[in-house]
Amino acid sequence: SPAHSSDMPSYSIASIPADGIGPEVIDAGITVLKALADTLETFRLDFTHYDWSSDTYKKTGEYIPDGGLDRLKKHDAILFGAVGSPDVPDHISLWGLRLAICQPLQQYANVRPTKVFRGTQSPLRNCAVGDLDWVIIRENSEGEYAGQGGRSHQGRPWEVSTEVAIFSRHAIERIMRFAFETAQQRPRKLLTVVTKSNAQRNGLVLWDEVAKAVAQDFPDVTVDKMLVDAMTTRMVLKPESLDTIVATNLHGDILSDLAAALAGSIGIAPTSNLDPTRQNPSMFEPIHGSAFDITGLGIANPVGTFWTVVEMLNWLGEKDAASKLLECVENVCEQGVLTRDLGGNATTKEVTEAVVAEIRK
Ligand code: GGG
Repeated sequence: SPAHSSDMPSYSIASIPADGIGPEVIDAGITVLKALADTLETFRLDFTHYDWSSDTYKKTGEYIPDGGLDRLKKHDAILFGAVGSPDVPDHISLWGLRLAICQPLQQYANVRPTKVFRGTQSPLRNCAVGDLDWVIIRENSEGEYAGQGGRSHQGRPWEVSTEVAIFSRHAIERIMRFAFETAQQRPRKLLTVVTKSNAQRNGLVLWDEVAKAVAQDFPDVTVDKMLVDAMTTRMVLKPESLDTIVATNLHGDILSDLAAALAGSIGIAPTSNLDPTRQNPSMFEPIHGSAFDITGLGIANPVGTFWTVVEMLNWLGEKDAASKLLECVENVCEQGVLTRDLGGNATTKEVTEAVVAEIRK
């Protein structure tokens, strides 16, 4: 039987639940992954837990201990919860943990799919299932997150600060190729390139130029260009006109939060931080943050993490398992087992148990 087959693939997963509702949703994600592996008997999973969080930072002064990144590199994938704590400034926690993993591990492609699940409702008028089905590709290594800048004359009335956005031809080209390849694999073969090149007249003009050059290699992909401000209105007014979207680090971050909310809730959407060269493990996380207002109440929506593990399984090559899990999650939504953010009253545990029951059917 496959259960005893020695050539059954086995994946080593690093789990970093981190802050707020992170541990609750990661626990739910691991529960459904284990149920899926037990039921299908086509792959094995082995989890190593890393207790890196804002609590650890408060005790030890660091998020990632010495040698931590080298330990992470030994895994096939990283499953991450959320970072952010009321008693650590956000720029310390973001740079101390999430960016401290994504940037050195060269996870330069941040992929954020969004769609309206069966059984859920978009807040947009007349937006049915199928009308909103997007993949946002966010450049994940530089731009406004390059960490360049500084402050002088701190605290004085004449204080100045700079936040320098870096756009390199190399990084734009590799994210653009990734975005075109993603668009090419989707039925509509449509890529919307988002910039603000009317105002950001250096880096984002380079972005437009590189997009145009890369487009030559993908004649089957239809390309359109949008300024980010106009893009927000198009997302709200004509969701069915969009499919694959590529944007800078900051624009992609903002547009993907909007996208998740337009699909029903920030609680459902996943994020993959990919190293497309596969030299380093990629990291998968729900798009939402640590949500301290609901931490410990047992009401966090685990669907974002379930879709996250679907994306992780796809990346690992377990396509059948991934589509089965996504189907089970959507069935559970259709049965009306929904957390409060989606208009229901189910708890995290109830949604998780319903998905496990669906997997075992
Ligand atoms: N699971 C996603 C998460 O923890 N996000 C925290 C956050 O503040 N992210 C900001 C960003 O991605 O730029």
